[in-house]
Amino acid sequence: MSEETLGFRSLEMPKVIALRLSRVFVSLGPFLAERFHHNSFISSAKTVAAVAAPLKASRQRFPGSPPFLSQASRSRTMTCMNNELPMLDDLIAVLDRTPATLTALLDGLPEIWVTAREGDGTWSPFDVVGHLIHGERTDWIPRARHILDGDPRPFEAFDREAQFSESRDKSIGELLETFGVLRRENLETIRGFSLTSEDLERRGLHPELGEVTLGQLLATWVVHDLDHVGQVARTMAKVNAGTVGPWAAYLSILRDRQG
Ligand code: NI
Repeated sequence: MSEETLGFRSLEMPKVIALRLSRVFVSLGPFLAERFHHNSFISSAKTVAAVAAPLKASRQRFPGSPPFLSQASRSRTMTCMNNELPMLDDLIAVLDRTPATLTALLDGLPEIWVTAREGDGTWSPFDVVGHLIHGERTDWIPRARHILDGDPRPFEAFDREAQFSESRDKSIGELLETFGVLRRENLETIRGFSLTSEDLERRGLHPELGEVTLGQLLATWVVHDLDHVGQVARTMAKVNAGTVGPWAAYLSILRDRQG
């Protein structure tokens, strides 16, 4: 990955912060529409694009920096913490521990927690782990390869309900183990790509969202993990929604994302 990436260091702080924020939103913009699939909520990709457009314009005023920096580049930014950019190693650090996080949270728990749902049409923690497994098999790495191959065709559509058949007759322990194995293999694959900053700017065609970059795909992989970890915690919290009495007023997790 190129180290000739730190031209933004000379910018004064407010611009750097604005640039950093704009990158985060631009990176995530095309995928924000997709996040709502967890709750059977159909969002408008157009709305997301409208929000992202001015941010993208702001980014274009400061060209020259890729969305990710190498470890070596990062060490040169440490004197000014606020202008650090997300980098591949940072993303992998989160992706690497998601299986262990979910295993610690779910493995061996009584059924009531594992099969709980927030409401009709929402997913239990068991469903979520099955969905993450399907993503490891059919989404992140196949789409990364698709982009790196320069394939102009749209990505194959992601099946958002595959887990309902694929997880049938399996235990949560089996699913967590499978997720851990697949994630480890996929991170080895990503490391094996030896991605450059130019690679991260390469584009593919999402079947619903249109043009996206490899960097956006990888950033989305991380946010998608965290989104579902949050969903699992929220769903478990709601098992006790009716039993906390007046403390419900202090527990915002019980009001978030009604199912
Ligand atoms: Ni999802």
